[in-house]
Amino acid sequence: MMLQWRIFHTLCSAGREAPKSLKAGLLFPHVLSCGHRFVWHRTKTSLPDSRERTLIAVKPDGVQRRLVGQIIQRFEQRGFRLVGLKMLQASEDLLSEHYCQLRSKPFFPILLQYMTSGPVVAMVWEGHNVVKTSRTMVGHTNPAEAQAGTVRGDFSTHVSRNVVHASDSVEGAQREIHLWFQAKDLLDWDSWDQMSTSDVTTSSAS
Ligand code: IDP
Ligand code: MG
Repeated sequence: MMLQWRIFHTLCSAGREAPKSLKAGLLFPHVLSCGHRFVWHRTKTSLPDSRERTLIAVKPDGVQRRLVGQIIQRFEQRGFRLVGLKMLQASEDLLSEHYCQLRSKPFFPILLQYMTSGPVVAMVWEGHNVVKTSRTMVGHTNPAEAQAGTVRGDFSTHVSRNVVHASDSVEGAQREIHLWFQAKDLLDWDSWDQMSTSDVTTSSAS
């Protein structure tokens, strides 16, 4: 590791651009190939639910009010990974399935009307405890009861226009993700800040 650092330092002080692989290896030692003489051993234990996923959807009022960017920013900033995203005009059939537990509610027809009134931005977010944490971030169903600082608490006033959807359980999230996305449209990827946000990592050099 010391040798890599010296080479990097020498190249930089000579005004030369260090090879990308060396830079990457210094910043992210685990990316160095195993054939390299200096291998950074990393024992990583991801928290069991660090791959938990949830469905978040910006509802038609959120899209119309151009809140998509701010909502995405909150989830990125919190440390979650975006693994799927699409904008669509949701059909009544999809929404009827999505909200199947609410079919008997008196507000069901106006809910369908609201949710089909314009495009929706559907997203899948991943990370440690994402289902529970995102429900907290989104806030109470009724914006009048939602805490300031939550999406609904900051951007809405009435239950019939509450800007965003978030799955309410891990099982519910799996069902909803399957409804809104095909498996091929979801990406498995590792974010570079993962070890600072959700992985339990111990490292040693040899
Ligand atoms: P949630 O979105 O917080 O999970 P749910 O009870 O699952 O809340 O209700 C789904 C959606 O149905 C709410 O987000 C809201 O848009 C709508 N909704 C719930 N209750 C009412 C109501 O009393 N009047 C009109 N719409 C409602
Ligand atoms: Mg719900």
